[in-house]
Amino acid sequence: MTHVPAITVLACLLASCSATHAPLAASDVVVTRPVPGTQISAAYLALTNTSRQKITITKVTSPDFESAELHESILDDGIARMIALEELTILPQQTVLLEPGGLHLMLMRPVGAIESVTLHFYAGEALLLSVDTVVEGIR
Ligand SMILES: [Cu+2]
Repeated sequence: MTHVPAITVLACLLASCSATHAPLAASDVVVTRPVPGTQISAAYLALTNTSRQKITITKVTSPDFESAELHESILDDGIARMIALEELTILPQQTVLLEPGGLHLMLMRPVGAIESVTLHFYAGEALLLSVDTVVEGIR
């Protein structure tokens, strides 16, 4: 499947507003419109591990979608397809890009109109990072 062109959005990093130093930082957050005829959006962003220890993201949720999955687009015998990842490990000081054609977040079945989207990144039950994104032009 193809992803529709991304809509640039404003991202506010809730975690970085707190007094404690967030180990995980997000930037360049983009959430696409749902693919026409589907209830599927994709989220792209850069995730940076600012700590000295590796971080493993095991779960991503959004109150604005019934389901969120970490995906990777791969070429399988010349055929593009996506696989769901159980987890995503980011090494200390490493930035991982979630971008079209590579790693991405697949957001499925929006709950109501998605004008703003919140993403929660977890390691086990520990909330690592929350990202608020305003999606313009979606009614
Ligand atoms: Cu996908």
